[in-house]
Amino acid sequence: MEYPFVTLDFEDRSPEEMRKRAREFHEDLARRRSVRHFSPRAVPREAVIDAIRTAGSAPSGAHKQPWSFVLIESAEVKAKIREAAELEEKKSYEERMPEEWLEDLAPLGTDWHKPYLEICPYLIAVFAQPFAETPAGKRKHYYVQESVGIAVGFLLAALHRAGLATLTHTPSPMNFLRDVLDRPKSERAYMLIALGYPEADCRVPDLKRKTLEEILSTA
Ligand code: IYR
Repeated sequence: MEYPFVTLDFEDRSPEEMRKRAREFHEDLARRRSVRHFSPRAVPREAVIDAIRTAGSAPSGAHKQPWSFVLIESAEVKAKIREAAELEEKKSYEERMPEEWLEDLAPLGTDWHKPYLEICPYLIAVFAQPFAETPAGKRKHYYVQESVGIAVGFLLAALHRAGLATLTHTPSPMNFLRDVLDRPKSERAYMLIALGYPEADCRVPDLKRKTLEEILSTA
């Protein structure tokens, strides 16, 4: 089975326009910050759905699109997720994380309490599909971590561009998400994303990013 080939939809932009667009995109994305204090204020559902469409447009190994997204809006489900996440996080912070890890997190002021999981208007649970269940049996997917990581990058950028604050949350372990959300056994919880408007007086750590010189070399 082959895909039919069609002409590429590509815009040939002038160097000036290209530089302007690249700079504007950088300036916009560079203003994204991880937010841990959300407002319960409602956000337009369609904007979130479009951001998930964007995530679904990511490239993937052999175009297997090895991801699924669960948009969580029910207060009851959010409460269940908060409860299960805090149970794991409490164990992690108090027993599982080595001293060095806790030291590295201390400047960010995180702890096992995750009230935002209930406060924010939406959570998105992202699942990875290491293989497909087909009538003929299991069919392997490729570069699953990379593919889902790219899709999540698209998702965070799309939500930011729409004007929404986000937080990536990876409670560990997070197998409970599959059970709470009734996903098939073949899926693996990859990440939980909290999103919404930040709380009115939301403060974030004054982080410095590595300079271009620190992250870029040429060859
Ligand atoms: N999952 C925990 C711990 C945590 C780990 C890292 I690495 C972070 O950058 C932030 C938090 C939590 O969500 O608190």
